[in-house]
Amino acid sequence: MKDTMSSTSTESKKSDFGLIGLAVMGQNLVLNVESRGFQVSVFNRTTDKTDEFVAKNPGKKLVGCDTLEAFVQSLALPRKIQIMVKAGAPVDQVIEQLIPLLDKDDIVIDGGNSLYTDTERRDAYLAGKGLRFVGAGVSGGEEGARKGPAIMPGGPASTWEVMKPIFESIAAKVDGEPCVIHIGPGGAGHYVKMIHNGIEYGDMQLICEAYSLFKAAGFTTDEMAAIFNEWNEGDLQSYLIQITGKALEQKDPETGNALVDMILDKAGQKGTGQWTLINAAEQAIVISTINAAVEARVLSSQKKQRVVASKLLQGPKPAFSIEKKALVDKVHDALYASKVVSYTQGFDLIKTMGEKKQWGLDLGGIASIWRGGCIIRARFLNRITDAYRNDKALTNLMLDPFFQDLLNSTQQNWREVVAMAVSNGIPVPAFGASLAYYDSYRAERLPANLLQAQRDFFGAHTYERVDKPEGQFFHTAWPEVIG
Ligand code: NBP
Repeated sequence: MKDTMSSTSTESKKSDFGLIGLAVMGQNLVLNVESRGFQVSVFNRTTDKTDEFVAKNPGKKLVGCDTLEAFVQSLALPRKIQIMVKAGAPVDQVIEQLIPLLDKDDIVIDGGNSLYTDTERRDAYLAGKGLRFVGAGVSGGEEGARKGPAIMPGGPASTWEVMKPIFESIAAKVDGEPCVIHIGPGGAGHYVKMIHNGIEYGDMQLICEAYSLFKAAGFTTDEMAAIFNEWNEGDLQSYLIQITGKALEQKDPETGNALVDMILDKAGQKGTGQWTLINAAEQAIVISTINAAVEARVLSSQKKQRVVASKLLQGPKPAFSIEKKALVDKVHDALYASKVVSYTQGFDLIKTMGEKKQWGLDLGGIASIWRGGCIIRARFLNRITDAYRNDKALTNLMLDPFFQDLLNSTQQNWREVVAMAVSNGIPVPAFGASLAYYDSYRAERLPANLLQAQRDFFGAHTYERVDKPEGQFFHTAWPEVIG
């Protein structure tokens, strides 16, 4: 065992917390935990990294361990061990190595981006061995891990009281409140982190669509940077708007051009957006804004095909007959309203799964911990917190009085922006999908009557009638169609 403290002090004192996996997230989390007064033991599969990390941080309350046995022995009971290794099989491998070394009621925390169903499996497996498992979503990337992330821990309620002092001290703070609550049992924490990531996809794509419209309308990159910087002072204030302004300001040292103009328009993804889509499809919940955002990344990645198609398939020549200031105001409203729809859908999915799994989720609390530390932190999350605190049974966020007023006052600009984009051939899949959701949700009558007629026609699926009680089903002997 190596440490940066005197050997007598660490021999006599067991560590408060242990962390396995000293890559970027692990290292920063350890430094965060240590900085709040806790002694932390660390272990990494490749021992050199442990040695380097401990050596790089002299004088800190760190205990570097070369073996998992020494690591486990260095921890106070009940042990609190956070795994920060690559999601997937490595987490299972570490758990298998740990199990024979642990004592009853020790707590194993997986702080990586694990799929919530894996977390549910691990939770049941460890419970069967008398151990406690916490699947904790940690958001905010490297900087969040070091300075204060948003933390979404699941797992048995008994783990919360044990983990609370550490989690609350390392989490980001907003208005003095730590950005962590116990989300719920089992996989609830990783589930909510997954939806957070899906919402992040939506937020990013909506911002990109605003940028795309400004670019087509002839704004310079500096003008666009100024718009996003200004928006960050108002009701759209958020980390993603803030970094967008800064990203647009950045110059390329090689060419002197705006750096964004030199970046290839081909987006990557790691999969949490797709996981969200699969879950939404399974639950029959509409998350069309997030869906559009994931698909926009997929289409962006088909750069070669798009270059070929751009020479073959025609569109209009963009022509904007609107004052720049007026366009900025309209796009602001389209972005704000679309964002409301995106969060409405995300929370609808969380609510549906929470009820199905009986997780007892506090939707207002979830919105409130996303106000700091994480990538989607934003001023308007206060409004979502208020909405769910005012009405715990709120069926749809758009029906909250604040959001009703907001959507009613922005919908005209929103549709003008979508219409302008369509008539200029500028793809705005997330603005458009959000508006279609809004218009569908508020439609008293949809064309599903004709759809039911079609279903009954070819498959005798039956239909209900507008003039008969709900639940009575009818079938028509439709005419035969030949050919
Ligand atoms: P990585 O996801 O890059 O994982 C690297 C770590 O995993 C190293 O410590 C490596 O040990 C260890 N590891 C691997 Br790979 N296979 C292992 C195995 N079979 N047994 C033991 N250790 C193994 O690290 P990261 O980027 O710090 O992310 C950690 C987790 O946090 C991931 O789940 C990630 O998705 C999540 N996350 C990351 C971010 C971010 O911004 N990076 C943000 C939020 C969440 P080695 O040194 O011996 O190879």
